[in-house]
Amino acid sequence: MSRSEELYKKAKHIFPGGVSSPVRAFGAVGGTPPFIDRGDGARIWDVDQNDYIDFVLSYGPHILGHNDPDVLSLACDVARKGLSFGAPTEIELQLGEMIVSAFPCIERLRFVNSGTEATMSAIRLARAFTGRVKILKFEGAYHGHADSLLVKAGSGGATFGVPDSEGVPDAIARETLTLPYNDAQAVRDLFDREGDSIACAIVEPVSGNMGVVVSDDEFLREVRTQTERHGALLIADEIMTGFRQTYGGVQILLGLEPDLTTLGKIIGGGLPVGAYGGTGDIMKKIAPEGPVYQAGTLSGNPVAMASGVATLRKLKTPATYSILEEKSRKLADGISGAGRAYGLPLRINRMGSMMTLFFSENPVTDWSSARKADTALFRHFFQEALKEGLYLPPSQFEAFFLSTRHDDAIVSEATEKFQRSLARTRDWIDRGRPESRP
Ligand code: KE4
Repeated sequence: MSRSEELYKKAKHIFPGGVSSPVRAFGAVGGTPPFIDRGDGARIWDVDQNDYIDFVLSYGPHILGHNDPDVLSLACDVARKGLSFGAPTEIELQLGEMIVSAFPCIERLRFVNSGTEATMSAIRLARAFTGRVKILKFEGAYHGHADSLLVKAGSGGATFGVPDSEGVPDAIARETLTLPYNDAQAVRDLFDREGDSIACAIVEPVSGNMGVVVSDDEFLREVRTQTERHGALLIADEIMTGFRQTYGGVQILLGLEPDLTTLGKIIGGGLPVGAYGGTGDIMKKIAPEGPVYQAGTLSGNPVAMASGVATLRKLKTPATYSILEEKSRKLADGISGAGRAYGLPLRINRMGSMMTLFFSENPVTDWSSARKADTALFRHFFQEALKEGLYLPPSQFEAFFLSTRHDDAIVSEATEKFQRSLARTRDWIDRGRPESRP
């Protein structure tokens, strides 16, 4: 029995699924999740000292790779002065100022401890600012696990939501409307019908949580136009895309001007941080200035702020994003070439250094097309890739990421590993897709 298997056996006694977040349990791909011992640059090692090229990067934060010396150095310097005070600190102000200067649509912001807290707070703020209750989200998007957001579309033509998790009251779910992503006409129709009762629309400008699905221009423009026309706020959830594609939000590349933006992941450089921010007139509603309460013991804690400051400082280095783009394109091209060579139904959706390999005959442009992907084929491929030493997110419906430490040598090595994994996946298909044991 490997050390990971030993540890997982114990972990399942005390943690549901043996994990601290469901996707980590490898439920969609089978097998024992490796327990990770350490990371360095683009690689991680598990407790059995197997090494992997890491494309999960903690689900996005590690755009500089693991163990970045500058991030570690500043975080340790600040930690030595005290881990947390429950009081304002200069480093917190520094990170706040860096974010404000990177986002034209963020005049003021509030730090929290996770993306979930950021979106939950932004929705409460939008409801208070507009005096309305209903919110709009899009199928396949994930904005964290606040009750209002664990909601799926009601059946038939019903526009009200139904819970997407036990424990979410119907009364809360029915206030969440859900539409297909990338469907501009559906947005127009909904706002024509009930736009004046909608407090906000929350959208991932580039979706990463049904796998990567890039929004189309008309859709994003329509969400902005309709929210503006009907007095609803637009919340851009950039928890995954913030500082991923550019120094700031992907909203800048897409020409989107939201009222509120939520952030997380990269702005904490791997430590727990979230943030929500927007125009001054909206943010002044937040306590203690205004009547919208939101608080947090460890919000703005100095060590996480330091990790964020050091990360953003480094991301400002010129050419960072063009190098990330070039490496990501090179890897995507190598993988696509192998997919074609082996006659696999493989499509890559990519935005900068975040991408998803969909095993799908058809283009993936929304949740209904994403869910048609061959998840059994992904499952087998995932296990082949893991054996090759590629650490990918264990779900067809997740994004994977590159870091600035995924240099030419790593990309070449990874390309060969992807090619061998795809070749063995093709062989598995040719053998009649026998039951594969991870
Ligand atoms: P957290 O509460 O996990 O910090 O953030 C929630 C969240 C909000 N918005 C977007 C666009 C997100 O991608 C996330 C979190 N993403 C998932 C990965 N799909 C985190 C991984 C996990 O849940 O373990």
